[in-house]
Amino acid sequence: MSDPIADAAQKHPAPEGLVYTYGTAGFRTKADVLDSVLTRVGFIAALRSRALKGKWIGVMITASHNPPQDNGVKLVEPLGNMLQEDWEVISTEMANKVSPEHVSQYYHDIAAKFKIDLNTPARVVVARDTRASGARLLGCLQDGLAAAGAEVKEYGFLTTPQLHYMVRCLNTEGTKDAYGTATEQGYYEKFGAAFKTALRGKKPSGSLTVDGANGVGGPKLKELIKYLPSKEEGGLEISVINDNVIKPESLNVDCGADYVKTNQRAPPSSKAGPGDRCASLDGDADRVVYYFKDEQNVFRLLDGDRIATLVASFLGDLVRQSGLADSIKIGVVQTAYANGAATNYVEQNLRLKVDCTPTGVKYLHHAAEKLDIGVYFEANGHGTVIFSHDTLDTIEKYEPRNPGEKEAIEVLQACINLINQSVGDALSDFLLVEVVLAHKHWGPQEWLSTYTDLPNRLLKVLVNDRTIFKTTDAERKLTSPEGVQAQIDKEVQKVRQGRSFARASGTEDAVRVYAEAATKAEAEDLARKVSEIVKAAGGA
Ligand code: G16
Repeated sequence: MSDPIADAAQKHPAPEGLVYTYGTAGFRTKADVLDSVLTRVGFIAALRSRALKGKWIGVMITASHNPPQDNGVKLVEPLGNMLQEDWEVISTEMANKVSPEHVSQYYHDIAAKFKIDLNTPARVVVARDTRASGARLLGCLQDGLAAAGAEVKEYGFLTTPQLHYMVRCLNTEGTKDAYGTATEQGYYEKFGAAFKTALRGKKPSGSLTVDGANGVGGPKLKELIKYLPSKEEGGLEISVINDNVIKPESLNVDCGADYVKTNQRAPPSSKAGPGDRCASLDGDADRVVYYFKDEQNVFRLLDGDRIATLVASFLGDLVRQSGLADSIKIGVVQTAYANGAATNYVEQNLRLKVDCTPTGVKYLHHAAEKLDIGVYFEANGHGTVIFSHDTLDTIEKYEPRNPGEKEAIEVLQACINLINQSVGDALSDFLLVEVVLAHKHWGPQEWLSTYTDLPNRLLKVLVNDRTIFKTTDAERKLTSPEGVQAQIDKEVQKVRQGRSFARASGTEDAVRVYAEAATKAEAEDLARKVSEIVKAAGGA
């Protein structure tokens, strides 16, 4: 008897001796060893959809900030959230089945274990970024989905957050939680209209230059611009640079959010003058960081911490001005990478609660879900704001007592529509930043002046086996290899306001080292010393 699952697995055999892991952002590695993984992800997506009675599941082919030769794939839950953790484990196991018979056996075992009726419809939404390997990998995925009998909606090229948006729209269509129209045009219309309403006649000052990392974000932003109010209509002048998707080998190279954040410098292609506001997206447009050159021509970074503090303070003002301060509490979620000065500012000046989670949007998202309004951003620019059901209900039902409250609540409602609540979205995030700056009549210098970052340094150490580096306390302390944390602590104590940690990357074969201290020299020195400790413990 024919077995389509085994046949598809046979068509895309798994390379011998490789171990795949569904990590921080799905499967991510060199593109040329991913064919078998994509086919198996097709099987899993179909099973997951059937387990949820035919809800739409998303599959995004991307490796986001990674270099052009990498690629990856991740699965998206019906409301646009990251894949549930037990299904990450199932995905990992499936990806590591080698023989076609074992793949098919595992597929049927999972169906039996979760009482999944294989005759239930399976619905899967698929998109990809602009990597050269994307077309081939899409073919491998299609073979998996076809073998599993899934109904497939293909969107071609999308940013990762657009795919999350489509999934949420499709699953909420016609319900009271309807999120929008599941088309690209629907996305642009929704966010474009919310931007206009949220500005409420306030005019953004100057213009904004956006670096598209030579990825999918560039062309999608150019589309979005068509739906935003023009400069003449009181809107924002946006120019897009680094939007060369015809040359996929230029993706994330000397440009993009990861380059800017890690190197703390503007892309070499930048022609921005002092005071010019700039932003960089990453390869799939789920991260954004801002920067500018000050009057002394010094590069100034406004990263995810800055976006979080700006947005939290603005939403706090709106909640107070609406008269809702007693019923709605705002909290901020960060990771260990948050600058110590940002954490202090949120706690001491904004007087808001801060939670710290391990790296990975799913952890921040879960923590933020416990808050009335949860503002979560990684320092690398990945994040969003989520509003609890009760909070949305309170805002919806509230009867403003005067025109001031009415205006504040209307702006708050527009911000809710402007924020992509399914996942961090660079396009929606930068529009939100622009709204806040316009309302505050701020340029980047005023934004920067809210607090002073502690000098910091981020380094990447290539290691033989990153899995030996295990952490605790939201990744702030190493528990393995033994003795390494004690050596790091010793170095930290030698510098003023020192803080440093080392953790294995979930997306690259490396250990990342972060250090901050009272001065630039001390931060650089601390980062170098900790990197040496890591190298000695497992360097490649
Ligand atoms: C992914 C994750 C982020 C994480 C980043 C770096 O981002 O979604 O949460 O901060 O990788 O992770 P790591 O330090 O573990 O390599 P992206 O934008 O690459 O999808």
